[in-house]
Amino acid sequence: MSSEEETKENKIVTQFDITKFLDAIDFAAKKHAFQRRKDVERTPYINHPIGVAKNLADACIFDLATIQAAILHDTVEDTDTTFEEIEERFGKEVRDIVDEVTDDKELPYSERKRLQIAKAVKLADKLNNLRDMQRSIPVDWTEKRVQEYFQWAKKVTDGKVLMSQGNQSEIRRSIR
Ligand SMILES: [Mn+2]
Repeated sequence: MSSEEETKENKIVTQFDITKFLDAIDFAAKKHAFQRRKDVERTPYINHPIGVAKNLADACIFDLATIQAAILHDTVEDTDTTFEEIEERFGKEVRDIVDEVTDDKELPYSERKRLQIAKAVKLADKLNNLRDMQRSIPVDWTEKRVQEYFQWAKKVTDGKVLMSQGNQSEIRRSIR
């Protein structure tokens, strides 16, 4: 998708998109059906992947494969789902994103912990770049790129996702 298309306010949502989106929710809901979160209320597990997908939408990320992957992101790690199953039903792009965020349980605990810390550092890096750019625009950026950046940043800060205190404590928790 071109950056011009990405900054358009109105997007066309097709029957195909809604069907694919609901198919991911249906699949994940069935896979996580008997799981609960570890909170006091023992919240149904599916609330978590739906919440993750909502965080993306709040940050103006509406790409179908990304939203599907968010909905499906814990199915391989926490249920009997295989990557092959994800690919067959949702395609390679969704499979690859789920793969990227799935802990490899074959690896020793210390190695998994190290990879999780690396991801947290990467996320902190992106947040810091974003804040730096809000302070001062890189010298080699074209006028067009600056405009696009500000449109995008406004959407993100309106959504209060990347900038919120909650997000910072989220990173701190995942580093621990
Ligand atoms: Mn998760």
